[in-house]
Amino acid sequence: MSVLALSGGIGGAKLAAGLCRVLPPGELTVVANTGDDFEHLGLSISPDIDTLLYTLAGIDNADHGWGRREETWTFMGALETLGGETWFKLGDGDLATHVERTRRLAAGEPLSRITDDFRRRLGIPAQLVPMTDDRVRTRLRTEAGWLDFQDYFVRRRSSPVVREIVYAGAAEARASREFLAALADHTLSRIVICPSNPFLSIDPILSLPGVREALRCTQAPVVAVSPIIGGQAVKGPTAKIMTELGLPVSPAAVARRYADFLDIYVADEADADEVADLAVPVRLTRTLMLTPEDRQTLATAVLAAPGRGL
Ligand code: FO1
Repeated sequence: MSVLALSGGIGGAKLAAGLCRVLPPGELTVVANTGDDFEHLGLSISPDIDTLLYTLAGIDNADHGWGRREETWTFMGALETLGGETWFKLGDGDLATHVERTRRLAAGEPLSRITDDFRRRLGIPAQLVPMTDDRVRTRLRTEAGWLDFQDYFVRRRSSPVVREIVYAGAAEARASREFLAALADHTLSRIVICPSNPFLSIDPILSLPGVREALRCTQAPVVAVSPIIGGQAVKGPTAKIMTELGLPVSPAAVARRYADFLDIYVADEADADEVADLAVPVRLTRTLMLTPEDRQTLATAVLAAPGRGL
C-alpha cells in the first residue's frame, strides 16, 4: 500500500499531512520541490521542505502557511537594527532549521540525508525526500526581467507579469535516490500529485530527467488533485500565472498539463461542469482543506478514487 506524493509548499503540504494521517507509518514517501531553494543571509534555505516538515510535524504556522507556530522574531528585529535584509522573514525557531541545514550542507552532507534526519527528529512517520540533491532553481522571465523565485514570490509579492518559467539546472540534475527508488517500487499502490502550484511546485519535480517518463510507465495509478477551485487558486499566484501564460484558469487546464501520465483527476464539486468532458476519469469531492479532518477526508478520497481500468 506504499504511496508516493509529489508536493510543493502550502496547499500540497496539507494533503501530504492528510495522507500521513490515514496511511500506516512507513507507507508514505513525500517528494518535496526544491526549486524555491535559495541562499539568503549566508543560509541555505529550502522553503518547501520546511513547509512540509512543519506541516507533517503539526508545528506549522496555520496563518502564514509557512514557518513555525508560536514563533518569536527577536532575530529579525535585531537584524533590522543592524540594517540587514528583512524582506524574507525568518523566525527564531525557523532560523535553527536554516542554520543547522547550512552547517551540515557545508560539511558535505547531502540534502536528502539532512532532511531525513530532521523529519525523524520531528517524529514524522513518512519519508520526506528532496526531489534532487543537486541545484535546481526556478527562475521567472517577467516584465521586470529575469527574477529568482523568492525575489518574485516574496519580495515582489508575485506582482510582475510572468512570461516564462524555467528550472535552471534541472536538465543536469539527478532525481534523488529515494525518489527514484520509490518510483521503481513495485509495491507502489498510488502516486499523488498534491494540489500545489503546477508551474512553481510540480513542474520543477517533473522537469528532472526520467521523472515524467517514470510517471507514464508506472503500474501505479497516478492521481492529481486540482489546485483550482471555482476559478480561483486557494492560495498563491497559480491563477494569476495561468492568466499571464494565456491558460484558462480552470481545473481542466491543469489536468491537460498532466494528461500524458494522469489516470485519475480529483476536482472540487463546484467545478463539475469545468471537468465534465475531460478524457481522464474524474472524481468530484470537496477539495478545500480548512481543518485536519478535511485533509484526512480528501486523502481518503484520493486513495480510493477509481481510475482508468481500476
Ligand atoms: N513567504 C512570504 O510570503 N513571506 C516571507 O517572509 C516568507 C518567509 C519564509 C521563511 C521560511 C520559509 O520556509 C518560507 C517562507 N516563505 C515566506 C514562503 C516561501 O516563500 C515559499 O517559497 C512559499 O511557501 C512557496 O512555496
